[in-house]
Amino acid sequence: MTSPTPADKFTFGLWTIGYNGTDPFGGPTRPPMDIVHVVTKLAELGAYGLTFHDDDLFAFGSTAAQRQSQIDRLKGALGDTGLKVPMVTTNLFSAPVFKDGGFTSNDRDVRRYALRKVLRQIDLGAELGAHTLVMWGGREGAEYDAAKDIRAALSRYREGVNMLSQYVIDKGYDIRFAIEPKPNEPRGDILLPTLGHALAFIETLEHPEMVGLNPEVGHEQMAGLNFAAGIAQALYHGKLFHIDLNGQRGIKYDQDLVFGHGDLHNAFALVDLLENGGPDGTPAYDGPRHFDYKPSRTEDESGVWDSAAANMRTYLLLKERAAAFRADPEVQEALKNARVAELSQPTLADGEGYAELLADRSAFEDFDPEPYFGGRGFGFVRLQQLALEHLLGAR
Ligand SMILES: [Mn+2]
Repeated sequence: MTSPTPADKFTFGLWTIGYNGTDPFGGPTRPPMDIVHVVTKLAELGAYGLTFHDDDLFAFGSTAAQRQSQIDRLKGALGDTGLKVPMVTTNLFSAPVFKDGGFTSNDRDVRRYALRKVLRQIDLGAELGAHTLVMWGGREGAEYDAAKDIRAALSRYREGVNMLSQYVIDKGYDIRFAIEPKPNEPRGDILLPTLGHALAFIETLEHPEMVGLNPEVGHEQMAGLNFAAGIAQALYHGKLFHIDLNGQRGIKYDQDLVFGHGDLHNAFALVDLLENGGPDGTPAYDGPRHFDYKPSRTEDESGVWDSAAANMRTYLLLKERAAAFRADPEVQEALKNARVAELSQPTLADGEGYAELLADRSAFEDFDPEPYFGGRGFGFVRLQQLALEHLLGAR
């Protein structure tokens, strides 16, 4: 059960295993990896698919011939291995031209260039069968308050997404957009910093139904937020279009560790939600389980593949532990005692409104809050300890 197969829908960004170890303090520690080699290795490891930014596959500034040659080599490798490309994304952050952003650069010529770059990547995504275009606007932001008119920037963001949506509709592509929030890094403050900000923004669009979220574990945790709780809200809004799994240890720089190598308890809660949080304990999400991590710069190539395998194995181990947690009669009893299911019962009875509630003496006049002091507790701590024991394999 802990050996991945394509049915598990594990996908990796080309930029993840392809990360050469560069950080702000040092250059690369690994040589570049060839696309055919990457696809072959991922297929061997049991992955379902590969995702990429345009510039991951063909360097920024490539000629049309160089670009086509890389696309053809990718297509050949996909054909040989059966690996899929369910998502693509556009790099609007690495090239110096995007130093003040793409969709929201103060420079209008840069904004027009950025939109053209995304249109080209949408065409390529459609050609490869991708159904999601992720938008991570890492450079869409600012360091200095007077330097960026945030309301104008959001208007330009909206203008860009509206135009891209219209393009997808007119072309008849089966593609949806997924916004990836992040609070900061590389910009001091990034627009749409959390999934809540992004959800509110989506509702201002011309085609909100075409736009959802691609939340990343580490990005929400960099803001001190509970990722599993955020995913639950994204599901509540029907906006979990894609997901980026990785690990992060607290509020600091974006670590992009292996999934589970950060907040393991929250990773357990997340997998439990994704796999068992749907109706009658079915999965709550059926899209790709996408890893957006970075193999540490201390690793050689074998460390890269070990870490890729570790992401998938950790996910499957957590899935196994979450299933055991749900099946445990003691857990079921603790859930009952905690009255978790009671929250699904509407607060008002069928047809009841404020008048009926006001007329119900048992709700207020005759309700006795006294026994709640020192009386029956909810037993949430016991429930959490049972989760921890399943997580540790102690039950
Ligand atoms: Mn990250």
